[in-house]
Amino acid sequence: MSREADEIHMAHALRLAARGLGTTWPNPSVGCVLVRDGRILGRGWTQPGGRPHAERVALAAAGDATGATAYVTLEPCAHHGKTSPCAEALVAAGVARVVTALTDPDPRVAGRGHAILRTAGIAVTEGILADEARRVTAGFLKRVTQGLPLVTLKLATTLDGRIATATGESRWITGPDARRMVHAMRMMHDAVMVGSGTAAADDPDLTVRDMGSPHQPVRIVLDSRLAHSPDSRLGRSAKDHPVWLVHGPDAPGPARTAWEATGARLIEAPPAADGRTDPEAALRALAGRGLTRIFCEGGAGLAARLIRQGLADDLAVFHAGTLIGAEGTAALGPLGLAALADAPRFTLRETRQIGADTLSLWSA
Ligand code: AOF
Ligand code: ZN
Repeated sequence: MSREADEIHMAHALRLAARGLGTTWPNPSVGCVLVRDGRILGRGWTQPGGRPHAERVALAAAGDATGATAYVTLEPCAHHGKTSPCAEALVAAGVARVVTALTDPDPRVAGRGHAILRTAGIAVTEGILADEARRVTAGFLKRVTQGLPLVTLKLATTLDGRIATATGESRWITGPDARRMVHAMRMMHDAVMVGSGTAAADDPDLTVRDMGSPHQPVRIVLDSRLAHSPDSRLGRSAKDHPVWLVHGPDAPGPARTAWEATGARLIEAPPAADGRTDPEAALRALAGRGLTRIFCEGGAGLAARLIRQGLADDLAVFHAGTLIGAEGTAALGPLGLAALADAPRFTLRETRQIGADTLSLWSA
C-alpha cells in the first residue's frame, strides 16, 4: 500500500477518533478503519466511558476481517482489562497488516501492542499522520505523561479584549452563533471549568444545550473556600449532571456538608501561597481522577493564572465587533510581565467567522 493511501485511511480513522472527544475519559478517543482491497470493511471509535475500544467496534462491524489492513490512531492495547487486548483481537481476526499513528504511552501498553502484532507475523507500520494524531490524542497523552489535562481556554471578548463594562454588564458580547459554537466546544471536552468569581457573578449552568447529544461534560468550579452557593444553578442540578468543586483545606465544614448534600463531588487540593486555589494542583487532582480535556471559560483571574503558569494549551478566542474601552474589564487579569520578551506566545491554527463574530484557535 502506498504511503498516500495509508495517509488517506489514517485521516479517516482520525476523523472517527474526533467523534469520541469528551466522552471517553479516562481513556483516549481512538479511531479504527479496516480496509481490504481498497474497500472499507468496518469502522469504529472508542465508545462512551472508554470501552469498547475502537478496534473491537471496527472488528465487530467488519465481521470477517481476514487479510485486512487495520488503521488505528493509537497503538492497540496489550493489557487485559474487561476484555482481552485489542492487539490479540487483531491477531485472532487474521488481519494482515496494522498501521498506527502513535505509540501508547500508557505503561501497560508502551510498545507491547506493536510487539504482539509483529510476533504474530503481522506487518506493522508506525507513525502515519503522527502530528495530527498527537492533536486528537493530546489530552490523554498529557494526562499519562505529565499528570495534567489538556486545557483549552475560551475568551469571548470585544475587539479591544474586554469582557464587561465598568458596571459589570457582560451579557451578551458575542452573538448566538458564537454561543452555540461554545456549546459544541464544551461537548468535545471532558469538563467545563470556571473560577469562583465567575460562578458567583454569572450563576452559570455550564451544560451543553440544543446539540442533540445526551453527553454532558463534568462541571467544575475552582472555589478554595466553597463560597459558591449550593442553592445556585450548579448546586440545584448536581444530581442530574456531575458537578465537581475543587477547594482548599480551609473550606468551612458547613459549606462542605451543604455541597455534599447536593450530590456534587468535593476535591481538596493544596492552595497557592496566596491562599487561593493553585491551578496546577487543581489540574493535577482533576487528571488524577481521569480527566483529559478541560474547557476553561474564565473568569479573568483564573485565565491569567493559567496563562502565567503555562497551563493553557489552546486558546479559543471569540471576538465581537464592538468596543468597550479601558474602563471595561479586561479578559485577562495581570500577567506580571516585566518585558515583552517574557510575553507568552501562541501559534495561530485557524480563524473562522462565526455569525457576526470571529473565532481564532491558537496553540501554545
Ligand atoms: C485501544 N483502543 O480505543 C482505546 C485504547 O481501562 P481499559 O482496559 O479500557 O484500558 C484503557 C487503556 O487502553 C488506555 O489507558 C489506553 O492505553 C488504551 N486505550 N486502546 O487499543 C482504544 N481507547
Ligand atoms: Zn484496546
